[in-house]
Amino acid sequence: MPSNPMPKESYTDLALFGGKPAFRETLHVGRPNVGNWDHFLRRVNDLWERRWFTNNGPYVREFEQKLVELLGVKHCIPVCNATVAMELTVRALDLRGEVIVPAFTFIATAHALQWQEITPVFCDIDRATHNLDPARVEQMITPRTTGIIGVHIWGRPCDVEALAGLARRHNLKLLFDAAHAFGCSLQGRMVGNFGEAEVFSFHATKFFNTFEGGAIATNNDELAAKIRLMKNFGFQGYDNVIYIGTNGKMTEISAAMGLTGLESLEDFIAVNRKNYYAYQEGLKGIPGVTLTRYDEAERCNFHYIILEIDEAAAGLGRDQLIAALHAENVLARRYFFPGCHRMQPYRSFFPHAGLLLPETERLASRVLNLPNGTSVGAAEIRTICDLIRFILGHGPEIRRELLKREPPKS
Ligand code: T4K
Repeated sequence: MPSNPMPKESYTDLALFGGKPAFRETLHVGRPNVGNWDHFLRRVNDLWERRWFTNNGPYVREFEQKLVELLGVKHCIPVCNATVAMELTVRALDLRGEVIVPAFTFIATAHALQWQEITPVFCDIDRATHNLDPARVEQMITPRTTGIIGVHIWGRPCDVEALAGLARRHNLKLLFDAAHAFGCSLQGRMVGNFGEAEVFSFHATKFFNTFEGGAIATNNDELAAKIRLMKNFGFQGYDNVIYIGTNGKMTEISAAMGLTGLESLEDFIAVNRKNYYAYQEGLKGIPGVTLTRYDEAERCNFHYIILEIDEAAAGLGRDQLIAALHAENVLARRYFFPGCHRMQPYRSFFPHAGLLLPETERLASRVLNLPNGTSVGAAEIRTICDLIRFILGHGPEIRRELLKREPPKS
């Protein structure tokens, strides 16, 4: 990705103030990681010849088998996306009433519940892990609670043990949104093996993708059988529908993409890991900037490059930094701003939910994601880090200029 030379000399050289952007093309959070093109084309050719495009075809079955082996789990059912996967799992587990979820997640986690008229009860997170805080979960349990959905944010597993203990004591179903955590482990056990079930996303922007796609991993045979029926309209055999269902099937071309991606999984991890440490090196010592850490003792996909910006120490707020980076064509993102509780319909349902979510609110105002994946390399990362250092190094001037642009308060 060609870039213009750094460093800029004066803050007025920043693109925000009319200077030349550091990058000629935009850098993204979520450019797809792709495997070998020839291998993918060979598979596309095969499925074209076979004229078998969907409905549990040979590539989907092969993909499923490979997922099961990789995760060491009994079942890993490929589906069309993680949102439908979550809806299916919630339904198959017969959840109702209220289900406890973090608000610091992608909106799909909450929508999968509300879509089925189950109330997502937003629970606060732990400041250090960004995941559900089990102590707070316990406080949110009511007689209407039927389940807990933990989200392994950034691929860092939740406190599974504590959540499982809570679920057991209160007779609740525990499942995990593992959209970010494909290829990650907890105490040496692959994510996919925890709770009643875990749901992966294979969306284009994820560490590993099938264009769109997802999978439901479980060690529960009965649950797996039910989900298999439900993802295919409830069909058992040609003409026999025995259960309410939907269309959650993965297509053959998605499975072909998945099989091709699996061949390169270790390469994706190696690049992500190298990039993560390049960011760590480049950002070292910048006041007010903290890079979220990963546990090297576990398997980890290193997909997300997450910064927390402490405005008081950094000299600029997260949003001002993002504005400056966007102008330089670095499309940093605010996942997960502003938190599900501040989006509709939840904002109207629970206008004061934020009062119970201080850590969520704090984090949602501080976090930003930097360009990641195999489409960025050492040179881009160095420039991005230099830019961040430069921008924050000129915090007072930039802040002053930005304030001048704000419309006068009436
Ligand atoms: N749970 C969690 C915790 C999740 O994060 C997600 C999904 C889900 C559940 C639901 O999973 P799925 O049902 O989607 O399988 C994206 C994704 O659409 C979404 O899958 C993902 N989380 C979420 C975190 O991010 P946006 O709105 O940020 O996508 P978009 O279109 O702005 O794309 C992001 C960047 O990626 C763009 O700057 C360009 C780049 N991009 C994107 C696509 C689609 C590409 O370069 N190529 C592409 O094909 O939501």
